[in-house]
Amino acid sequence: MSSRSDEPVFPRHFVWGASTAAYQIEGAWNEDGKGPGIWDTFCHRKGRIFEDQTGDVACNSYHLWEKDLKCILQLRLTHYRLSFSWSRLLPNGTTDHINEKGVAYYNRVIDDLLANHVTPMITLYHFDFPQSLQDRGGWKSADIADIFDSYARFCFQTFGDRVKLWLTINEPQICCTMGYEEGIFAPGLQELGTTAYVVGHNMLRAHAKAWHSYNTIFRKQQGGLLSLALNSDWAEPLNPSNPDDVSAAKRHRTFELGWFACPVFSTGDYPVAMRARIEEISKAVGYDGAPRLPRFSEDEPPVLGSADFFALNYYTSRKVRAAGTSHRELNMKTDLELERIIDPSWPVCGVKWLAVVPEGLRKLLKHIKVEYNNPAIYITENGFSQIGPVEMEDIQRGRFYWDTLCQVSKAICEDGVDIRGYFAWSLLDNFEWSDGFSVRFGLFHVDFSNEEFPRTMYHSGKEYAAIISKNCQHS
Ligand code: PNW
Repeated sequence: MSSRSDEPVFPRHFVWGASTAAYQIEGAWNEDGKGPGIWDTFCHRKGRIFEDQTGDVACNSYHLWEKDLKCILQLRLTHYRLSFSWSRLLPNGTTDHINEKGVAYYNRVIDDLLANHVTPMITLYHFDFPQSLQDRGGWKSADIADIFDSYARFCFQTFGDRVKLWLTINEPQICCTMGYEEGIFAPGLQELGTTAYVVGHNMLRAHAKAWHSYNTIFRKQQGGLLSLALNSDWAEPLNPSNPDDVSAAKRHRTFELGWFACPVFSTGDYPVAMRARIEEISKAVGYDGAPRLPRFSEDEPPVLGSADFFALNYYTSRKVRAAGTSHRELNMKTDLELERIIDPSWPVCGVKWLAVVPEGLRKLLKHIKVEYNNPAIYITENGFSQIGPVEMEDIQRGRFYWDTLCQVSKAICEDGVDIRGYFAWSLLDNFEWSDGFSVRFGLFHVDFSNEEFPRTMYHSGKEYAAIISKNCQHS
């Protein structure tokens, strides 16, 4: 395979997808036996979300699945990534009680996709944790790993005859930091210094247990693949000739991607530099409690090797500068001691954290190839938002998909990265967490003011469809 000039080229079986998540699109938050989740609770409290909006109805996809399917077919996607609402399937979070209507809904979605030659990729947990488990300590409590494992087994057992691509947990790094340290995401906790590491640890234990269950009980018969979706920005030093900036950028990579990727794909433990750094800062602050970064037990299924591919969510890049703190507080910011800067040459459009840097994706992909032993990679999320008045002719977002996919193609053809597929975030405009409906990531516009919730393809959706039709070689 060779690339001619600037034309992107993709391998024959390259996967073309789009992604969504249950809480962001389904609505029907308390219908047909669904149990409450932490995002229901969080959004129902005042002052948490843009204009106190909620995902109670969202895109109403629970009732309007046919409309979503039409969008998927219009784009000619080969794959669709969606998540299960854990508490729609298991209202209390445990397999003691199964909600058959929830099972029926996802069966229908999966069957309709397959009938239309679209392959589903399922995320078991995308931020919407069952409230009744949260009330018992949630991810902070060690026994959550077994509870998650039984939920996962239930899903493999129920849907695994048809679902061959699984993701256990979406973006553990975002969950831990935004949900437990910064409190911007549900459950909205601000427990500084240790909780995020404990939560991340239990997520890794839960993931590894589920992978081993799949591997020993289901793989032979079902033949699917399983991983977890890791988010990472691309980080480089602000001043590459300043060694402090160089190590700050390394630290950023270690704490964001390395935190979860190193145990699973590299050593079976957290990065050495992460452990050392946390110990150093703990000492400097005068902390003498239990180690803040937990240790993996030899009596549990190993995390090393507990993934069949590398699932990457990429949105943006940062320049990183070393920034000293006074070492008085015990929190992740102190552990990191850095400042994240958006290069003035990078366009920032839509949501304010998202600087558009397609070449950062190529660099990150190459980094993953080198650092994590050349894994097969699926880009499970990537996208670009709009805010303010709706722009159906979103030329800039259309160009974004071309630019990004050119970088992906170069990563494949020139850097030899083993990239198997690309999923745009998102199929539809949807409930963008703390930003509510003010931030739109869809390839399709959704008119939330019309009770039919009509979906209309943006110009960017047409551009993505054009890239797919030009490059997709599936029969
Ligand atoms: C991801 N940040 O989350 C999620 O997987 C999606 O559900 C979400 O809609 C998408 O990215 C777009 O935001 C993120 O603040 C949420 O840096 C926040 C951030 C990054 C990713």
